[in-house]
Amino acid sequence: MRRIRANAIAILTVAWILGTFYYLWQDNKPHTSSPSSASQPRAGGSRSHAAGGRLDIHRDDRTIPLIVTQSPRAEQQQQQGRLIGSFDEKAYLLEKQLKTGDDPYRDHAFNLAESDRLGSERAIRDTRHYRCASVNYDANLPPTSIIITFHNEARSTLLRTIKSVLMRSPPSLIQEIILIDDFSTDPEDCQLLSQIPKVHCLRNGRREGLIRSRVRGAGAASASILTFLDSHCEVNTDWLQPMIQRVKEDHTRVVSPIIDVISLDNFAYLAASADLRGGFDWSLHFKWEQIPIEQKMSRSDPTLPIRTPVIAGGIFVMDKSWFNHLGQYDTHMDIWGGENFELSFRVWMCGGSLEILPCSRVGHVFRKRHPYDFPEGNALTYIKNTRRAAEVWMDEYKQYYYSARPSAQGKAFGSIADRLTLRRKLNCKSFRWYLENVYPELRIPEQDALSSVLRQGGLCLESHGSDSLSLSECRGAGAMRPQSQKWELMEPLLRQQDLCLAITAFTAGSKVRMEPCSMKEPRQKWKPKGPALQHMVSGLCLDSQPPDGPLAIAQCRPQLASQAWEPQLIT
Ligand code: UD2
Ligand code: MN
Repeated sequence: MRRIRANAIAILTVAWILGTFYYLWQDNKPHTSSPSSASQPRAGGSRSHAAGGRLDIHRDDRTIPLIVTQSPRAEQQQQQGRLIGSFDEKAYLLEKQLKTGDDPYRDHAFNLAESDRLGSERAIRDTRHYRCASVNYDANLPPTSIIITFHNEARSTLLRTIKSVLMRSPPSLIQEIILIDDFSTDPEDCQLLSQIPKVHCLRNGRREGLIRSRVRGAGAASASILTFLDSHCEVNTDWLQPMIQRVKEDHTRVVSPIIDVISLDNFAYLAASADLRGGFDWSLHFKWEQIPIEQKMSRSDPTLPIRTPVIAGGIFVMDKSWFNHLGQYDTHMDIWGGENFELSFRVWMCGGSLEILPCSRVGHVFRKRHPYDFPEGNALTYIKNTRRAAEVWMDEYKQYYYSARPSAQGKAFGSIADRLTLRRKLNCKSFRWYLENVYPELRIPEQDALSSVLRQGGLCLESHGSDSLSLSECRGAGAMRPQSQKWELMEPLLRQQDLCLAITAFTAGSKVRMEPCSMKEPRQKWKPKGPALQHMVSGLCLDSQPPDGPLAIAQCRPQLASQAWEPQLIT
């Protein structure tokens, strides 16, 4: 018995050693992986990596650094000196390091201990599609001014942002890095950094928010191309050339990179999917969404730009005179939020375009909460800013914004007269044009069916107070139709004024009832499934004759008459 165990251990040990050798050999041998596998998002952070070495992979006759390389120490120190001049980065970082016992997430909503541990620079994986390395860019691209606004950013993330720009951009393309310190508690966070060559620091005399801060930074920029970055980014290999190239070719293009994810917990650098673009819902909530299937199918070249209806907002490149011509930003927006919609609608509707460039990658620490205060409150500020965007740019479609965000009604948003004048002066197209040409995938609630009756045979779905519903005789016509039989299908909600149809539990046979509408309530989410109405989370369908009594959810069988709901518009 003991011999068998000893043998098994020996075999496992040999297999382990062989496996390790195979793994190392694999990593260095020429790769022949297919383009499609290389374009998949790769989970996992950058691999740590022995000092000095350069780990390259060879595909065809090209050489692509798999990991951004670290040069041998002497050369590294020399390069460091050139990059940061007389700036004493050790002292800068040490002064603000996390004290033992302090909560590392408290001040920045990310793990400060981990960020501090990484120091001012590190190797990250080149997350681009391998074909990006063989794309050629003009030799004489124009330089850009990098604009970074921040409020109480951690020193280690801020410095890493700056150093990644200096390390991973051709020096000739970086005219300057303009930091706008948005009234952070310690003015030295910014001031000390201006000892780094090319870095300038502007400090706001009061808290302005990121929108007015960026406008200030853009005003100070001396290059003809502006590049905006958040203060907790790390730019990746050759991030800048693809963006400047596109803007140089056509100054009305506003371009952004694929935004990779830097984990807020362990700071692993993770590749984001290359198949995403920016989208939103009617409440003006930004979301990443899959590019439409037809576009995806017709993309033969993964290095080509992706048209996007909106940009996330923080990281983009734009021609400076185009930025000024289009009215910069709406400077009556405060602190954070909504400016990305306003800019995106404006760019598209006033003659420009927005794209994501897959050969440009920039990592960003996405957080789950704001680490800073909003003087007017977070919700009110977001409403004010998005209301301004909706009022100026969304024409008659703003009604859907208000339906999706009822709390916005009646909230103050200041005067928009100047922005409306700008829109007229620029002769911009309508929001309808934008929906038809740029974002046809956005469902328009009216088209889904506005006020309608839900008929089944000769009967209509009717509510009686909050707890009971029935199939009753259809009464009245047009405006005479009783409210209790009028339904608004605003996916995913089935509403009657402020009440929505909800299931009481997620199992077959559960009754339905009316309750105050909430977009976040999973029990209220419905979608059409053929003639049936399917509850999105349980997957069950509204049935007028389920086995256990009237009106409940049951296994979907759209061919059943008791599950067929015929919406009939009330005109
Ligand atoms: C995203 C954008 C962000 C902005 C925002 C909507 C990315 C990667 N980020 O939110 O740039 O468009 O959506 O408004 O697309 N800041 C100030 N003053 C303030 C508040 C913030 O300077 O009063 C700075 C902050 O330090 C950071 C930048 O503005 O550098 C963006 O703020 P964030 O990182 O909290 O926003 P984020 O990434 O959640
Ligand atoms: Mn950010």
